Amino acid sequence: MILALLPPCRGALVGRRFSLAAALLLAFVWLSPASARAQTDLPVYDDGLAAGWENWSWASVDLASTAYAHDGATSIAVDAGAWSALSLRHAPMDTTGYGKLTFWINGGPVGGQRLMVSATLNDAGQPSVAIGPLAADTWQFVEIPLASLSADDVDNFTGFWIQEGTGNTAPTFYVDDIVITGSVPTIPAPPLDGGMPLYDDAFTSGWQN
Ligand SMILES: [Ca+2]
Repeated sequence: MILALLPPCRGALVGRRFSLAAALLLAFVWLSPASARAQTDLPVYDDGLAAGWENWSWASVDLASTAYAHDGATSIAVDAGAWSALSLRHAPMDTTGYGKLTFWINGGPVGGQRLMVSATLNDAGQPSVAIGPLAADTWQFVEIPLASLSADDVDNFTGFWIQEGTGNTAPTFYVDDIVITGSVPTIPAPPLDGGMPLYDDAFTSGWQN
């Protein structure tokens, strides 16, 4: 008797609301893993070390050199003897959601430096990536995927070093604008079912450039 008093469309409406809620929940679940993994860029150095970073270098470094600056007023000047390094250290951190170690580097008046970049996990150096020879008086952008440094998706990343890589004293080089970038989450494209194709290998009928 009560059912008979309900509007005839009530059952259909409730069903539609349930379907919409279920779809929203599914979309949330579908998007959440990628969204949760994304991180904003983590600054390491611009005109000084960012919070949480310490200078653990065993090369001679000036963290506020005004001789060269890619941005702002200062960069890090590095006078590296054989195999010595600019080393920047952070308390053990999780790199899930981070993508690359990026920085700008300048070979200074002389140039020619060949260097090796290594991440550290629990302060232990990992296999290195070679960079250089650096160009004199030229800022170059370097970006190295954390995966190439054996430091992606680890929970014990403790920083990195940029090391003289030939066994000889290197001319002074300069490093600025060091950032560990947040990775861009990979979200698959929605299916085209029901959509209107504009272009695949050529414009579809009715569309013009
Ligand atoms: Ca700077």
